[in-house]
Amino acid sequence: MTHPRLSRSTPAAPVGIVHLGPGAFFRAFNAVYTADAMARDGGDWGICAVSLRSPEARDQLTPQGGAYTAVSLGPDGPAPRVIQSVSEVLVAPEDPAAVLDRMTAPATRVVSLTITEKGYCHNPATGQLRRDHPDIVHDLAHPDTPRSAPGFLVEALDRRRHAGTAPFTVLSCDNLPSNGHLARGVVLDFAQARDPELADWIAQKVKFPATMVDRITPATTSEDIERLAALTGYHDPACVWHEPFRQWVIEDDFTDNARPGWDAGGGQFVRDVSAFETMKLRCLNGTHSALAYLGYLAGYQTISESVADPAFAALCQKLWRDEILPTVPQPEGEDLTAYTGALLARYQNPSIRHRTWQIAMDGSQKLPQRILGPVAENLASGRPVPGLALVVAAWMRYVGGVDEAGQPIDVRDPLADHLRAVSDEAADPAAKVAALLAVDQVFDPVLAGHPVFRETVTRAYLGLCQHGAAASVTGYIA
Ligand code: CS2
Repeated sequence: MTHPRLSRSTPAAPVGIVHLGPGAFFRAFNAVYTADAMARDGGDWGICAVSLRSPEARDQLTPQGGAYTAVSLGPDGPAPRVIQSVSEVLVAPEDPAAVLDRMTAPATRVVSLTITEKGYCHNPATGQLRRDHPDIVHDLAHPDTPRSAPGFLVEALDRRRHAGTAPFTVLSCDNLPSNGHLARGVVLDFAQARDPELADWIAQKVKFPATMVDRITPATTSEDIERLAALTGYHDPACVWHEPFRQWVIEDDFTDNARPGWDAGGGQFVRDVSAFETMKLRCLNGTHSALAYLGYLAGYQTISESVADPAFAALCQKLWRDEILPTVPQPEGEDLTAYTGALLARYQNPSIRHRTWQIAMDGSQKLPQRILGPVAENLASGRPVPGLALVVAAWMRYVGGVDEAGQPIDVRDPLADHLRAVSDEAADPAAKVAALLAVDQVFDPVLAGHPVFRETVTRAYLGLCQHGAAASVTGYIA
């Protein structure tokens, strides 16, 4: 049976936000909060969603006038809601000039980002812009036709500076610690390489508030699209399926205070986001990565399948108690024990099919803030790190590219080829660990040289090779 295509039912709001990265997370999160804000306050906060890579989002959204369905998967079954805050979708590689025009328009007051960790073109271990990154090299040579987020931001800011237009606020919404500071750092470094005066102007004028974002949103599958058609009677390839929970904590520091009332949807505007960020990155994303690598190796397809195994649920609880919470400050208004308890319940939601393989992607970009930060702090305080070291070892097994049954793993990571080669060239398991620890885009050399860390990771890696992930998890929780 064919279903009619979903279409917009209200006029598109004038654009006030350019958003880079129009994927599932943006549609389940930023665009929903903005729809809530405009429903309460009105306002010209329509979103121009920009893909820096593929035309997929445009091909899905534009025939629907930017409207799409966000389906919340709660205990009472799926609750679909049509979201209409996206006014326009652009594909940067097809027309970079149109993107720059939108970013330069005075009506654009916020440029927000969900470009994933690798979109910042930084060295994950140090947070510095990689000037040797191919997109950065390109964008420094061709400022008018950028490819990278830093390239677009700096060119658009430069045009605004020359036109005498106030700068937009740059709002990073990626899972990185101090994401505002990190975004500012790569933008300033890029601007410095172009023109020190421009860098000074940005340093003085442009705001980069930090945010903590949270809503579990798996990639949409073709089954999701069919299920939605059966549920609502229309075809919507742009739909997203997400958990009911959402939390957005935003540093309240915007140019001219120009921002939507995201508090309408429960967003929290605060003075300092850092404790919330650390809590979420380490408690949620840290155990997500633990479940992704160990769960994948143990044969679990999804997060809910893995935590249905009591040993994997206990793995999360022990990691939180012994190795993660001791490194997490108390954010105002949060009860950390309740927070981790609620996390486990969120992971157990059987309606959310969040693949371990999806979360395992881009581990080289994720490990430093999720796992290695807490490792370093524990070691500095003399606390052992057997669980976090097991996660690092599982990541090493995973990027080796062969699973426990001898089958290939489809490793997706900007460093995948390099990591695979490093692992393959080493003669034996201990040598593989040593060689991977020497990859300085992932491991800070001081941490990589720490004898307790080296020893614990090596032991965990040997255990994984000999006994497998399931037995290693059982051994850890015993
Ligand atoms: C996940 C996150 O894919 C991943 O790495 O850990 O996308 C996670 O689902 C979100 O941060 C939840 O807010």
